[in-house]
Amino acid sequence: MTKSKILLKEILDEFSQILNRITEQIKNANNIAVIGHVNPDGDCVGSQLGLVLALNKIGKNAIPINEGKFKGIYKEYYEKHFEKDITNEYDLYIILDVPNKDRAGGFSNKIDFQKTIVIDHHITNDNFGKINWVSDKFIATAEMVFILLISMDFDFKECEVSQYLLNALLSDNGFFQHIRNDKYLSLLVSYLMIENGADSKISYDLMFSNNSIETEKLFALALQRLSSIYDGNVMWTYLTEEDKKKFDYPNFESGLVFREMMSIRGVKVSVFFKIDEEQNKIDISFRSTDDVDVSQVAASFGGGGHKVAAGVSVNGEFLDIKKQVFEKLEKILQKT
Ligand SMILES: [Mn+2]
Repeated sequence: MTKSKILLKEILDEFSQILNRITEQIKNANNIAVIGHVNPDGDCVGSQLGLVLALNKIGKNAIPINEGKFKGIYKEYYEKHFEKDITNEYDLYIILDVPNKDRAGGFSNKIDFQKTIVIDHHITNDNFGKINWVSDKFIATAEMVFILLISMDFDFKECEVSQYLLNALLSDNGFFQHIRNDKYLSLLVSYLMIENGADSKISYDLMFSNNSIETEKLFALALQRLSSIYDGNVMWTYLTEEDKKKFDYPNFESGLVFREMMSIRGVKVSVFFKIDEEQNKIDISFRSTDDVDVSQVAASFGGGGHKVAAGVSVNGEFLDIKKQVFEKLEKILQKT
């Protein structure tokens, strides 16, 4: 047996009980709703569509349901496949990448929770399903969906299932930047997806070769305004609603700007302000290196997120808010 086959067998053995229970439920169901979280990300929508395609291929009537809002490439390429509400009764509800009932969306009261399977890699998951497969061994829910399909002997040939799942996996593992020694399964699973027909170049182009000229112009503007404080430990910049109107691009994504800011030598924290003067509103997003916890800063303004990626929306005057943010950051940096 090759090393990859041995590792795969180890995973299938480790999770055999839960995988059998899930497979049993799928076998006995005909109409299946596949649900994801509100404001879906790449892992969510890719896992949903990958699983739906696979279930359809084995003769089930599976429907992807997500309330939205869809943004960027997911709006462009994925949204059209989704229903936004639960309008039928289903034999089974498979809920992917959703840590608690509320995150499923406004329609969660229409879900029969006696008929639910929750599959998720967030360790904070409430285990709100009838059957719950929750494991933080995985960086993406898509990895778990793929393992489930392998355990069901799904035939990946001549379908887009492994491509959707690879797109999803790479979006959550940040094209391998989040691999850690306790989260190496992502490597194995992506290898297996590619072996089953997925192409990482397609995933890359979907994510990184999809910018419009308006995006690039706004991106350039944000970079031009880049400033550095605290000996280069903190980079920050901003865009206003006016800027977005001028370039006719209301849905500017901050990912591009963060990638550049975090690439600067010595940077520990990046801050991106989106200023809406008319509404007196400022969206603040943070990224940081592993040793700085920016979720604390976001939380102090009532926001939240992860240790290295967090955000908050506040009301107030920009100069005043900026001063408060920088004071909080200075305190956190002094501790590192
Ligand atoms: Mn995820």
